[in-house]
Amino acid sequence: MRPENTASAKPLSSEKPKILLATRNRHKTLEIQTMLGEGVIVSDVTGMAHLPEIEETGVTFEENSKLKAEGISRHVSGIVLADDSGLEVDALGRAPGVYSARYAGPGCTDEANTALVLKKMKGFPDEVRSARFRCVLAVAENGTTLALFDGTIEGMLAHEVRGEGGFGYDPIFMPEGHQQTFGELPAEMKHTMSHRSRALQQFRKWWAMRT
Ligand code: ITT
Repeated sequence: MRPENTASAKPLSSEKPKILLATRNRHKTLEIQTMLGEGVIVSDVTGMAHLPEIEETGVTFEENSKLKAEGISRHVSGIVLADDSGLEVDALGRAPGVYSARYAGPGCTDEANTALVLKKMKGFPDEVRSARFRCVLAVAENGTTLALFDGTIEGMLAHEVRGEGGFGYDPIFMPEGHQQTFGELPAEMKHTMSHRSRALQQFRKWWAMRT
């Protein structure tokens, strides 16, 4: 049998494996491409008008991640990876949580979300500013979830916006063991410890076993 007729999922050596992300958040795509490296081609659903907008009706990161991965995988061939993530602030009852992208209202900016968290936390001393980023990655194929991976980074909220790097809540989040925010720390540093990188490490292992 000729090699291309075998059922092996291994790409031919000259082909780079491809991963489609069920996201329209270019920051997530960039981070995931950077962390997976140049050996993998990462793309997302931005500009793919034939693919549906998936409504995030879940109340957990797991539910929303599955909704996105399964919803997009029904319309494409191959595996789809979805990322549902957000910031949990203990003093706010773990808000904004799954509502992180729309905390200040539908279609709001990262700056508006960040400002709202800081406003709600105004006057709270360091002892009660604990927070964490969480990320759940879901892999799906043909509308079925194959695996879920969870990553968390604990930290503390800064008292003001600091730094230009990253996106979302990065300029107000100091990861544990650091006095600088993810907005101030170099991106490479964020990628060694972030919620997304921790979930992605598990995905890499799963993917390596599969191919
Ligand atoms: P998709 O659903 O299209 O993937 P989204 O931005 O709406 O894009 P989520 O519903 O998962 O994605 O919301 C995640 C929000 O949480 C994101 O918009 C940021 O505000 C915040 N967030 C997630 N990861 C972050 C990170 O690494 N740094 C800073 N903020 C982050």
